[in-house]
Amino acid sequence: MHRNEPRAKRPRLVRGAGTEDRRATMTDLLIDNVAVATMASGATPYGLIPDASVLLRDGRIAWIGPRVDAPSKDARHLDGAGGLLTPGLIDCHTHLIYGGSRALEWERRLNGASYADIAREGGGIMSTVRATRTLDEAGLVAVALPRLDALRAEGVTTVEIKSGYALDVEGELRMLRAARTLGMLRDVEVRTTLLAAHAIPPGHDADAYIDLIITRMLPHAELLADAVDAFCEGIAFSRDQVDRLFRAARAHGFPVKLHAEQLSNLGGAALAAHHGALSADHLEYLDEAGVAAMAAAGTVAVLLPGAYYVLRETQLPPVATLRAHNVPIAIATDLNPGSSPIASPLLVMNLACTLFRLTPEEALAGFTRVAAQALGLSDRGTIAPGQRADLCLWRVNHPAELAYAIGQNRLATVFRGGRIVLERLE
Ligand code: DI6
Ligand code: FE
Repeated sequence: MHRNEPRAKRPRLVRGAGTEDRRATMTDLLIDNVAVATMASGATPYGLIPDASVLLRDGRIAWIGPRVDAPSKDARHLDGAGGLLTPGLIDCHTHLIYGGSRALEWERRLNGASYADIAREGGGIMSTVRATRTLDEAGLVAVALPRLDALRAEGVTTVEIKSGYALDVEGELRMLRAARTLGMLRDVEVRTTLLAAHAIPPGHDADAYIDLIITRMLPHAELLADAVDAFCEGIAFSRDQVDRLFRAARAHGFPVKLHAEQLSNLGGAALAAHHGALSADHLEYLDEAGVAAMAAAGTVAVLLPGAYYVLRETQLPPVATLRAHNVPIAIATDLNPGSSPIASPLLVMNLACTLFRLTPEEALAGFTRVAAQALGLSDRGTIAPGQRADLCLWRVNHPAELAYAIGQNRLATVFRGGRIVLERLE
């Protein structure tokens, strides 16, 4: 930003692909010799521009088009070496702050115990709650940083992080503060979500706990959380309890989202849609009425193939019905110690294709354009003039390569707000 210059006097860029602008300056950066998957909605597959140039200015995309039409020759150049440029990845659903491990519980589940059985016995989420409560804010940050770095190493530039493993007033706020701190320690944007209604803390009545969230957490979370979430399930909170929480959350101005229809169909997605939720997440047991309600409300479906895989779920989310109703589909890692100990967006894209039969294009859109929508962010997720210059440069020729190969991270360079924030050697 030219701080002393009023905005109106600054040279204006004419926006739109292929439009010429020869006023680029030395502070601009022109990336060329790349294919660009713009992920623009409704465009050609992936919004692909084969031999393209992208001009970055003031942290935003200033121009994009075929290389032959590239603007200014004055700008600094970055040779993309024939690679692929995509929007920075957006992981719109994670629980990456937690203490302890659930490896032994996983082993028990492999021997036949169910996720719900273990939860009812006081294990599951509650065992992570016990481990998480022992950590102060610095301890929470320390355990979460390697997980955040693992996401960043695969191109994540925006990540949502939920609370939900403390289940008391101080602890939930501490988790949110730790999430904000993570965003200050690393070149990544952190969006925080209050998920105090993740499980019923032992010794509490569910309704009384919802009251506690409403009266003691929501007011303090206003500056710490960007959204409010809940788990609507037989082993967690009922529709009525979530409804009460969401009314209060919306009165505080929070957008809402919901873990819905993961293990059974309680009509949570329709309730979320009724509250204008940004997203309903999981959705394996979603029925057509729920899909229709989401379509009418513009609520994004966030599918979490990592949890489906780890829990060895067999009920598939209704992908065809979601498509038929034009419900936008995002995907996310759901990174958490119980149902999805997976810090790899690339693997999750692969699982989305292999297990849910998403196309590789839907998988990439689910981690870019639609993930941005699920977080209520309109300034990222596609490569278009005016969008934030959050970008990934990959050493691949075609975007299908990203979801296709397992354990082969071809990321070369990550840009955030137009600056290089990560470079990986071959
Ligand atoms: N559903 C999930 O899959 C995660 N939370 C939720 O509501 C799992 C959280 C955990 O098991 O720790
Ligand atoms: Fe989750």
